[in-house]
Amino acid sequence: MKTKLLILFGGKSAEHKVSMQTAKAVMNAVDLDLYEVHPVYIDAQGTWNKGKRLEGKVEDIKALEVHHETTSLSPFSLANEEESQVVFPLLHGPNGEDGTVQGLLELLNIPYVGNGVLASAAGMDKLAMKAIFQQAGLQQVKYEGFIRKDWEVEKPEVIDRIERNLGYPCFVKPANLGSSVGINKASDRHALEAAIEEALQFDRKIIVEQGVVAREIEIGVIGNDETSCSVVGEIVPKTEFYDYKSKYEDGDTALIIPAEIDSAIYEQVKEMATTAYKALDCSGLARMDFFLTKNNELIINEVNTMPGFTPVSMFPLLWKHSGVDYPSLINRLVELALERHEEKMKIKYTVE
Ligand code: G1L
Repeated sequence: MKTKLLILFGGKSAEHKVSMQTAKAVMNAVDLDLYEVHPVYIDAQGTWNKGKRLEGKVEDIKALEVHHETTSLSPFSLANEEESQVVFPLLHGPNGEDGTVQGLLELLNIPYVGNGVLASAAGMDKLAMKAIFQQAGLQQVKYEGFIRKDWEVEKPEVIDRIERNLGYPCFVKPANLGSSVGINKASDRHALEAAIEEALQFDRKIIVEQGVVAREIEIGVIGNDETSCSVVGEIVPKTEFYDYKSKYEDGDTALIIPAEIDSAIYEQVKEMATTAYKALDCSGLARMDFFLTKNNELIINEVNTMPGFTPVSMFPLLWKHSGVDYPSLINRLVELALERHEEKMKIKYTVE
């Protein structure tokens, strides 16, 4: 019997369309001789709609936007199926990659592709992520974090702390957002205050990072308890720093794969990426992003537990250059999902 692959996509986030395009690419790459593919479209209202079983290629993402055409299902009814199934969650941001959908799938005891609750939640919260990296002894940029309440009651102290510990320029970001909305560079106190006010519209938790002049390099990691690293890639932004628009709409960046770096640096990237992967208890996959300074200092920037995943996104391209093509990558991730689920089934929850 074929394993059922339930592909979850759409969702309430700003990246609804990216999710749709990714779902189309994944569906068109899945080996239908191995898997039975069932699309589950989450519309802009958050309703889950189960589409018809995939028979061939998807030509247009419009065809994936089923609205109650078949059944609008409760997320919980996913568990009513008897057959072997795996969920492939292609969702971004809050309620997608922050561990909430992963928690639902844990409760339902359904195997799913990608990171579990802890890694997803920690990867989504830049302050939690950085605290874990710090504990693991990983080199990072200097940063400061605070919540809206701190800003309301002790604004001068917050500004003072940022100016004393970080200085200018610095980058102000909402702590809990996957994309680049609400991010601004500040070069003086006036700009800092404005940037913080803006970021607070997107989150109650804010992170301010010291500006660094460095190359941006990225690596892909896959695996559960045993991991493999891809080759390293470099992102060369064409604008000063890429904002939401240039990152997602203009394609204003060049990807260089493999990055031109010394082999000693490559070894160090792999080591740091693996340490970070384990520290966050990642499973399935993650893309780890680094800064490489002029003095060859390597600094971990962030983890992406649900990296861009179309065939022309960095993560699949890194693997392609490492000898794993897109369909094989998808197969491997499904295998890893099943493996993790098996592993979990071995755990005893009671003692006789
Ligand atoms: F399931 C995987 F493989 F873990 C997975 C899930 C989601 C990989 C990559 C993504 N990425 C996305 O869903 C997205 C970045 C396209 C968000 Cl819309």
